[in-house]
Amino acid sequence: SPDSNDSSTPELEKAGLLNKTKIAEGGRKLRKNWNPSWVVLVGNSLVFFKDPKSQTPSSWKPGNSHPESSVDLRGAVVQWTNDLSSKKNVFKLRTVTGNEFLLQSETDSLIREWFNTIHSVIDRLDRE
Ligand code: I3S
Repeated sequence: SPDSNDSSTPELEKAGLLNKTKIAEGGRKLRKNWNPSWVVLVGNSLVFFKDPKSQTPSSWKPGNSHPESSVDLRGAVVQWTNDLSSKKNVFKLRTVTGNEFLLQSETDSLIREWFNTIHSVIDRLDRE
């Protein structure tokens, strides 16, 4: 359709299930609470939804599922970390507002793809 690449309807770049915990809010450290999260990268934002597997089939419809939270990637930083968790395959995402998240997957290739994709979005925004 003519509108499919309209700049007002950003393309969905990636979606999938990752383990997530928020570790800081506005620079203030938070108690870790790991949970599976359905993560969607769309435009300049990373959007977090509840794990669709923990929902009833009827409650998992893109139209009626509201995000738990979303992160503006402009000015954000991603960094692999071995120090902030005993889990493997963990990277930290820090936003300009001082919110910090850890994202993790048991699958090496999957978490690497997420890191690389988010990193390239951040780089693209840095160059704008
Ligand atoms: O950095 P921490 O305190 O070792 O993180 C662990 C805690 O969040 C723990 O919860 P409790 O404080 O309720 O026990 C979690 O169960 C662990 O998963 C956290 O450590 P890892 O290494 O998994 O990020």
